[in-house]
Amino acid sequence: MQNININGLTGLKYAPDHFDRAAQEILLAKIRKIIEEAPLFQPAMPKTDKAFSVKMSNCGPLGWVSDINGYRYQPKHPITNEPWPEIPATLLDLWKEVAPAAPEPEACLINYYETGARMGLHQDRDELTFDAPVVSVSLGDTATFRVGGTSRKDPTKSFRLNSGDVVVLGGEARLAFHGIDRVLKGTSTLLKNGGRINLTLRRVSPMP
Ligand code: MD3
Ligand code: FE
Repeated sequence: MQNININGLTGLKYAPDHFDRAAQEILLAKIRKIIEEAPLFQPAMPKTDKAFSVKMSNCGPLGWVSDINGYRYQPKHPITNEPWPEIPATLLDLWKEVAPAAPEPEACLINYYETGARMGLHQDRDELTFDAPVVSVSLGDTATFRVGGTSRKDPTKSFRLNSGDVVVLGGEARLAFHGIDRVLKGTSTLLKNGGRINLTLRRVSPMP
């Protein structure tokens, strides 16, 4: 696990190849099962209703959704109205390993990028606490991601995230602007039809 300094912000940690190929396949099988129960949905921007290019689902007691009415965490799937499936034990174990001081994660957002999908520069600030980190796991094709500072105008740095990589965004980096510029077609054989899945574990509520 290496510390990465961006604009002097502390708290960004990177563990390349944290999950080996066998572990990625096991995790992917669990995510496929979750998506059968809680199908990917197409979020839309608040106010404009413009569709995201990324499709999403969630697992855990809470899931992040976005539609014309706003961004929020909610306990049920927006289409099926069923509770989200449980977070796989592997991911809860990862959280305990990389965020031992934080209370357990309440949401795991599943982002699915087909080739061509992207995510604009944003901050993750819909949680009610920023004390816990956000923990990200990448699966499938390599993505170029960008991280800046806590102001949108701050300079940014680009990195590649490969299948199996884990990033921990805690401390000062928790509120850094970040986004996914592109997904590099044909860079992984993990997903049969290509593309990329990103999992982000999040604590939403303040410490009990
Ligand atoms: C959090 N996802 O779902 S995760 C998101 O790869 C999101 O799908 C991206 O941004 C993805 O909100 C990036 C890795 C990441 C990188 C930098 C961050 C998460 C971060 C900086 C601050 C907080
Ligand atoms: Fe984000």
